[in-house]
Amino acid sequence: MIVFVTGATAGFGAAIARKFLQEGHQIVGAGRRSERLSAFADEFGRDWFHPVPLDVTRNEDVSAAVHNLPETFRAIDLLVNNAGLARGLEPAHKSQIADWDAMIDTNVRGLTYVTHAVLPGMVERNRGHIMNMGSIASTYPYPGGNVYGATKAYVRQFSLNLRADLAATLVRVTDVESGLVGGSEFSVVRFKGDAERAASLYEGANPLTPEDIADTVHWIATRPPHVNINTIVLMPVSQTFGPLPIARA
Ligand code: NDP
Ligand code: 8X3
Repeated sequence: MIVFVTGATAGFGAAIARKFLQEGHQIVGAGRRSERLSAFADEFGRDWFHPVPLDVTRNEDVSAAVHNLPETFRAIDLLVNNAGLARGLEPAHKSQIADWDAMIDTNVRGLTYVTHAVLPGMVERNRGHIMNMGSIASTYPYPGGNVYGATKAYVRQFSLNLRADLAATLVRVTDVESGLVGGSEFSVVRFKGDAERAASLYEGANPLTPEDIADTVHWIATRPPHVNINTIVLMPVSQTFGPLPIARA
């Protein structure tokens, strides 16, 4: 398989790239931190890992990156639209517009641009799978989740709508929605570099790991070709549901 992973420089994306490489697949790894991509290429060899330094929010760059792939990496079998971020956990009325822009630009526009560039080739080959990194935040609102959760709701509906458009093809689409996952840079990015605050979120919680996500992505991708997992939701056992809060006078 040729697997295109966005956000391969950290967290889920790096774990997904590693898992598929270990299973004998070729990876196109994208992300902005090119030195981390080069390290992957050095470790696995450039026949197996093709580094694509890329900011997914820049549509022209996305289009050029996909269309200029070397022949041996061009026929993408699996696109993992993983690049994404949360910025801030303030209530909406105290949020910064730049944070909202960053989430919309990356989680919505970036994911859409990469899909738009990759999908026609999959349809032409009548083969392929798009796996989008959604979140439980798309379904379950929480204080401070405002725009982040909304971007992931877009990911869910976009994924389902793609399925509708691809009805006459063998191209598959899955929305992967996970809950609390430790061991990535997600919370450090959300809390703008405050590593202590980020670490406290996972303390004693036994969260999911990026490797759990990589296993799940691999499992979904290796179902028989007639099986489409539309949506998958996974949480650590420690994370469940609570009563809806009521503000009393
Ligand atoms: P990380 O912060 O560890 O990794 C995010 C990745 O996205 C990095 O490789 C980063 O690379 C890349 N990225 C961010 N912005 C851009 C951009 N503009 N262009 C290209 N790449 C970009 O987070 P996670 O691994 O935890 O998160 C991965 C995905 O999973 C995200 O979509 C996130 O919303 C989702 N998710 C995370 C959960 C969690 O609890 N961790 C739970 C549910 C969903 P670089 O900075 O080098 O560009
Ligand atoms: C990340 C999970 O609960 O922090 O998508 O929004 S959560």
